[in-house]
Amino acid sequence: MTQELIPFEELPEELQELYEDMQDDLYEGLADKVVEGTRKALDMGRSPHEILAHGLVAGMDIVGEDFGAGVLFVPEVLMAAKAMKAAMEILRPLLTQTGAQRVGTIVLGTVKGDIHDIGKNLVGMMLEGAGFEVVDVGINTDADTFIQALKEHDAQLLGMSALLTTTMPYMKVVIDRLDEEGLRDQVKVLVGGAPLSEAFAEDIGADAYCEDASVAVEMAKKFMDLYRRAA
Ligand code: B1M
Repeated sequence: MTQELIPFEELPEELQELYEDMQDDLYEGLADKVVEGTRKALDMGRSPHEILAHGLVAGMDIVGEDFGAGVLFVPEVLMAAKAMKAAMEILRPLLTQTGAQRVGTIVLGTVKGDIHDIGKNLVGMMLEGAGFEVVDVGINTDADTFIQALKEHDAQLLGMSALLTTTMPYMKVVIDRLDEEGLRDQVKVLVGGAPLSEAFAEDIGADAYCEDASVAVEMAKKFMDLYRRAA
């Protein structure tokens, strides 16, 4: 996602068709087909970032719209999520490969009450690819777990994900705990997830709002740069 993404409409017709098929297959929860499409696009020399954006994330956006509109229900969305995860596993080695030295450590998790993890996992892969050690504390993560992992791994960065309007306020609970533990000055807090905004991030006292995985990488690098300069 750090590379320039060719807009969908500018892609050759054959590729547009392939990505549209992948979106349909994702919608139908056909994991094998989505994996097949992913491999085919890779064989055609397409980048993992393009495949993610035009095949997988675009497909999941349609699922999200129809889920919100009551056309799809949880079991169907779960099938779509499984298909997306299967394809992400094909892309994982490509996204996480890095020749770079370890640049820093980030503790990453989805906050308490929330089990959405596709976006978080994608962010984790991209950060690994950029040379970060990623301590993934999983889903439904409480403040104690975040704090413990930060201490244990001596991490400079904390990344939190929330996909529900009901769980995003928990990010503030974690930030308050960082304060209480005397850790707030030592840890930069990055937050992301579809319902968040720049204003929300500012309100809760986070250091950065990350609209997507590439912004998360950009911000994480920026903060490590600042640490280095201050050292
Ligand atoms: Co859920 N769900 N869901 N769901 N689900 C949403 C979020 C929803 C918007 C759907 C809708 O109504 N249109 C809606 C939330 C409404 C709201 O709060 N306003 C919703 C709901 C209501 C629910 C349930 C309550 C449904 C129910 O049970 N009645 C339930 C809640 C469960 C819970 O968490 N307690 C629920 C359950 C589920 C499934 C389990 C079925 C499944 C999750 C499977 C899984 O993750 N393993 C699911 C899914 C798949 C979705 C949608 C369709 C897709 C989410 C996704 O994976 N997107 C979603 C609709 C949508 O978001 N449009 C929806 C793809 C992913 C790549 O994008 O996660 O946004 P995203 O991540 C991006 C950025 O946001 C950012 O970078 C990522 C990559 O670019 N980012 C970060 C994310 N985290 C970051 C952290 C960072 C930085 C950047 O840290 C540094």
